[in-house]
Amino acid sequence: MSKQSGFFIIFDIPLIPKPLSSECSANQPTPNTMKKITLLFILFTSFTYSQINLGTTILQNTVVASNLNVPWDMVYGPDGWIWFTELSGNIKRMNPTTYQIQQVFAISDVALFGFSVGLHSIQLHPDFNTNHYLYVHYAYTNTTSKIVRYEYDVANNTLINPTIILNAIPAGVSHNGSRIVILGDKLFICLGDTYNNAPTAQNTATINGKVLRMNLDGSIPSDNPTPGSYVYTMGHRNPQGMCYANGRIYSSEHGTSANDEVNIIEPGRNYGWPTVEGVCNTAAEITFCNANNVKEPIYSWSPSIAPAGMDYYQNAAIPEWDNSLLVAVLKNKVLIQLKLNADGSQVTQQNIYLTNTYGRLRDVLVIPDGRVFLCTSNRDYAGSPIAADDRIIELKNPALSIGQINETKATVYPVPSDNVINIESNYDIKFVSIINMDGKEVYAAKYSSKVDVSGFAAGTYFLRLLDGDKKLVEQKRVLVK
Ligand SMILES: [Ca+2]
Ligand SMILES: [Ca+2]
Ligand SMILES: [Ca+2]
Repeated sequence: MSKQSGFFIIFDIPLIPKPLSSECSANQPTPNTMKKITLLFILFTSFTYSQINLGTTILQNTVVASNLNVPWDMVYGPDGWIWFTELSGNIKRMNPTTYQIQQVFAISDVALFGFSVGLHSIQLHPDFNTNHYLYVHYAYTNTTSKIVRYEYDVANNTLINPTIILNAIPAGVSHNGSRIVILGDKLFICLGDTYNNAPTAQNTATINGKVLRMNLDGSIPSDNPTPGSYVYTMGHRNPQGMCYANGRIYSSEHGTSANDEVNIIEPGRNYGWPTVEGVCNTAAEITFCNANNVKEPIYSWSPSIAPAGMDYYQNAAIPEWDNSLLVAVLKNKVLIQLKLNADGSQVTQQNIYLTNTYGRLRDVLVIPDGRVFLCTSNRDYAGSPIAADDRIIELKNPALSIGQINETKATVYPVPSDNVINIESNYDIKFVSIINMDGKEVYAAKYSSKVDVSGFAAGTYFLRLLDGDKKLVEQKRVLVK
């Protein structure tokens, strides 16, 4: 654990002029045009920055990568590496044990413009180890972006065979959204309103200000909410985070000077922008919300903080964070935990960490052994980088060695489950037990890869996989509908 002693000074240095001062807000008042440097605090103190005290668990923070250039999106690959993009077009991967970083590829036609527009999201195909497909989203002109599928050439550690999945997506100087979630054979991407074109979010004929759903080859699924349309949800301003858990897609979104949001993405719903900001609480909003199937956020921040990448934590390694969304925050330079209720439909508590410790945070990633990785975004248009930026930071519970941390030992699907829960595991599981939310065992049997839950009441349960001594191998949260 390292300490930094002496002066610790936090400057607020307004940039001039910075039209997107709330990350992306034209509507925000701009006191920043006053050309002055505000000295907020001078603390003559000893400042410990390398740990997070959660009460019982004390997390150790370690910078595991430096000198990056706006790492934008991190994903954990089926190959056991952390893959990430950098704004300028680099695709890299980091070994989470040795922290070795490999430059895998540099996309040559990335357009860099506006407020840090360039290469954004990345996602690996669920069968990556077999087909080696990965998907990226990036701007390739000052007005267009595209989703491209590459194939990982294992022997040469590079990418080959680019295939355009969705071309000529209108792009703006900001508000290009961009996170990708793949569920089964469907790809979801969130797109912003391209900054200067808020009405597009309510125009069903465009794909901006939307979450899109497509087949993995880029075709439109036959069961989308509107036949022949990619549009899955509408009314989004600038969604910059998206993850899947509890049978739900969660998304974070930048508001204007207020009303940043966390949403649950449901097919066919309208998320309100630009008529509705945050919840439906003005007369005009209530009228619009009632008429347009508007889904309100499950959480919002005012004034705005600029929430970006988001991931879901469910692991015994950091018990205090179990069943929480973790949110990387740009403008307020913090990591936020949003504790969820049992079925993941509501936020019950917010906790804020790492204030002004590493600067702007663009993405957060949870890996199966329970460690958490953050990446900074201090070399983007609004950042104030130190020499080592940009960085990737590892958060882990040092009380557990990596080998002891709860690895994912089984896959359970579908979520939610209807009649049957399928279990896949290479571990020697002998018994299965299911506990309800009251802690009562409602099912106990010898292991089978299929568990009949057709007689269960809808709700959340804990599925416990046990070895021959009835010791817990893994516990999974499952939903029965
Ligand atoms: Ca990510
Ligand atoms: Ca909204
Ligand atoms: Ca409102």
